[in-house]
Amino acid sequence: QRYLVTVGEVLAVLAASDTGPLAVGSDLRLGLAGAESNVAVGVSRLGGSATWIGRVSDDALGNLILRELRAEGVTTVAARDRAPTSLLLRERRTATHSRTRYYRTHTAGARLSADDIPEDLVAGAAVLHITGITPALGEGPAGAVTRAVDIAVDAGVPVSLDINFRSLLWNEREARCTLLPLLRRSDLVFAGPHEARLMVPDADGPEELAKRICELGPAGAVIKLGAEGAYALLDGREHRQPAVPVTLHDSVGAGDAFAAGYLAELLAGERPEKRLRTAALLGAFAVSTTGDWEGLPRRGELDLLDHYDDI
Ligand code: CKP
Ligand code: MG
Repeated sequence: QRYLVTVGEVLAVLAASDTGPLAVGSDLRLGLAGAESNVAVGVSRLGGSATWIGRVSDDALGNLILRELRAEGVTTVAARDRAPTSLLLRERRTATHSRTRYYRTHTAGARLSADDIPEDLVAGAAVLHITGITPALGEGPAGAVTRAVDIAVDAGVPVSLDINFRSLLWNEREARCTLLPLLRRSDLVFAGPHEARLMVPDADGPEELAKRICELGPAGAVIKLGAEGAYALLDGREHRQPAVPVTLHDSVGAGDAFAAGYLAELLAGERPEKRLRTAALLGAFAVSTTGDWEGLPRRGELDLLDHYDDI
């Protein structure tokens, strides 16, 4: 069976329900987040097979993470760890401005290492999806990602890389140093314009950014342009994908949704046009619903939509 495999960390999210500074008695909504697991869930909901590799705490949140991923049909390969689950605190400082803080050092996910990557599982995948978040978590997680890429490249498994730069985890120079070698060995790269410029600093505009990324090795580069859609250069061919017009509700998770849509169609053997269209549809679902992945559609829901205007 053709499956996607990904490596990462799932965090517990504590999101303030109300605006203003946190106070004793504030409501915090419990959720789960993590770019790689968001993609795995998105692919699974579209009928694809997805396997997530990570380290999961033996605490109550770790149990919740495994239960939720499994309920979404994602295969989990997770060593249990005595260290706690990482947290992401989202404070809604004002109606339009939220403040994020990570608590993800000395946690289970940060203790991921190259030894956690099962060779057969990666070598047997149809695609390996990685993001720039996991390598930013420390040497162990960076080693795990590199190991996964080593196995994939040796086995001829295509590697998909979402740059996903997080300034809370590292600076631009560190990100470039660590991610460039991974990018050179990837087949497909997803990036926003700023993220793309981190990799090819003297390039500008989606066309040039994609072209310069492909010159480094990847056969495909997809530059995500938010409400402007996406520009993709795939095997030397240009594609322009308009965004699906929706009312923006919460943009977190849009990039992962986009990647999930694209990769699910890749797994299904669909052509680039269909991959990009589904990617845009999933991005639209993500921005017009609350939560990082909860609003992602199932395959049946997509098939009902003949027209973009339907959502
Ligand atoms: O680039 P995206 O907005 O799609 O990524 C969102 C995810 O993993 C979110 O779920 C969050 O937990 C994170 O990125 C992160 O670690 O920042
Ligand atoms: Mg992103």
